[in-house]
Order: sequence, then C-alpha cells, then structure tokens
Amino acid sequence: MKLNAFFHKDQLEFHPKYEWALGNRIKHPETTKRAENIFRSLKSQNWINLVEPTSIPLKAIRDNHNYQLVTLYNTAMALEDETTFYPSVFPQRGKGKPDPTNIHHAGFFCFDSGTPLNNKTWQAASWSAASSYYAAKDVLNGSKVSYALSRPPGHHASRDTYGGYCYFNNAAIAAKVFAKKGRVAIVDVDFHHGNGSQEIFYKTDKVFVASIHGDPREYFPYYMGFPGEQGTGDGLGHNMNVILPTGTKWPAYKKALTKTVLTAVKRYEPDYLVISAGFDTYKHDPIGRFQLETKDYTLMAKEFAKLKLPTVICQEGGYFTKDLGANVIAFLEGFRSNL
Ligand code: Q9C
Ligand code: ZN
Repeated sequence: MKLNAFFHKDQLEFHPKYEWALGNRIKHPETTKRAENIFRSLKSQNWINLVEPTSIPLKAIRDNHNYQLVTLYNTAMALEDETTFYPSVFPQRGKGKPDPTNIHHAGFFCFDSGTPLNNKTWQAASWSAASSYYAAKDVLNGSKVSYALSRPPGHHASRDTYGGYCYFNNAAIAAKVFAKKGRVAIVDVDFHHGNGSQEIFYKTDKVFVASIHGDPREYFPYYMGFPGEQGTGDGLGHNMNVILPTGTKWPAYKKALTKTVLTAVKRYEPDYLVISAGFDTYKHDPIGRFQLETKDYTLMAKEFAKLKLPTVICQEGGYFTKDLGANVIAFLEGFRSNL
C-alpha cells in the first residue's frame, strides 16, 4: 500500500529571518531546510507517493479563520521584497479598532514576536493549508492514512490570531473536512501545547482535542495548555491537556499517550483522527526539552495505528533539521506497518 504525502514547492518561498530569544536575535528555527529535509526523505521511500495539492478553496480557510486574519496576510503581500514585518505594537483585547489593511495593525492579530509577515507568507501558508486539506480529502476518498508536509506549521494559530511560527491551523482545516462526515479526534504530540487547535474547537463536541506537551509555565505558549482547560458549553469534557516534565523519555511518554490520551480518544469513539505531528520532542531538538529518539517515533505511530481510524498526519514543529526527515519516516513507517 502506498502512502500519499502532500507538499507544494511554493511552501518553500517563505523565509522567516530571525526571532528574539531572551534578548538575543537568533536565526529563525522554522527554516525551509526543515521541509527540504523531510521532502528528500519522503522521496527516498518507494512506498511513499508525493502529491502536489491544487489550491485550497478559500472557504476551507474561512471555516477556521476569520476574514480579518486572511485580510492581514493579503495586506502583507504588498510589502517590498526583503521587507519583513515584526509587530512592535500589541494592542490589548478590546482596545482600539483593528484595521487588517494596515500592516502596522498586525499586532492586533499576533500573540508573539517570533512569527514574521512578508510578501510570501500568504503563499506559503495557504499552500501548507492546501497540503493538509487535500490529505484529508484523500482519506475521505479511501486512503487509510495520508501525510501533510504542512510547513509553515499550524497548531498555534487560532481563528483570529497567528503566532508560534503558525499562520493557518492546518490540523484544524483537516479536522473540519472530516467533521462534515463524522466525529473527529485531534491528538497533538508536538512539544508545545496546540493552543490554536484547542481554541478553535473549545466549544464543540464534534471534535475532541488532546495535547501532550512541556509545562506551559516554562515553555511556549505559556498562557494555555493547563489540565483544567477541558472545554466549555457543548465542548466541556472534549479538550484534554497533559503536561510532562522536562527530559521525558519514551516509557513515560508512552504511558501518558496510551493510558491517558488514547484511552480518552477511544471513549470519545471518533470516526476520524488528525495527528498534529511535531518532532520537537526529539532528544536533539534546540527548542523542545523531551528526550525521544528516532525509533520511539515508530513505536508512537504504532499506538496511533492501533486505533484503526482513517487518519491525517499533519506536520507541526521539529527543529533539529538534520534528523527531521528520518524522524518523519520512522513515524510513517510505524503507522503503515501496523495498519
Ligand atoms: N528561541 C512550533 O513548534 N518560540 N512552534 C520559542 C525559542 C516559540 C514553536 C523561542 C516556539 C514556537 C510549531
Ligand atoms: Zn512545537
């Protein structure tokens, strides 16, 4: 059985330059090298079929994001080449009137200082969204599992905000495709809490969202991802956050994944699964602080495959570029060989 992997070359057109880390200007970790490394690894496997998506219907983006966020990225398309916009003013909620046609208002829609806009952001982010949208369509068309090489990543983006290197919530876009046909679970194994995915589905029982991550008191996004956040209204009981300590290795990770998260997923009885697959849980990752190894991703994927659900695997973080492709292949191989 071939596994379809979705990726569009224009996802490589966007080059974030730098971000601030405790007062130091550092090279931006979310580089095109990440996607290139994964792409090369995918290409080297004869059981993987690379597919270029066609463009995503605007409606599929708008199902998850408001008009103003979309407008802001279009405003950024008018920036000069080589001009990157980092907001310097972050109006607080309820203060002033946001105008997304004015790039200086980007801070209304942005929640961190490491997620730049330039004239290629829209292009890369919408092709990234297209990759996950068509991966979900592919699963509806009968594939048991599809992979979206969604770069830039998505799980930090909410309906009306961007941040954490994320512009459109690719996993939410796949989940919304599935939600038209049945119940959906999103499981987020990126090192960071998937605050955007949590927010988008917080009030609904149509999508169950679970995330395993480093302690938000210490790690990005800092303000969300606590176990007490369990959903609201119809969504109450349909959101789960699991915090693991710095330095967590596979045995403890596996326990949290299987005993806590996947047990809850099974209880929810979903028809479809979206995995927010971040590899910044890797032992050499420069940003994440868990200690997973390449072979652990095969074991992790095997646990997901046991659910026997039609699945989209959506790329999120992972910043140790050299081993990123190998980690993705380890995961996909683990999933495929346990179908
Ligand atoms: N110098 C994802 O993994 N800043 N986003 C960290 C480290 C934000 C990570 C600062 C990290 C966001 C998709
Ligand atoms: Zn992350």
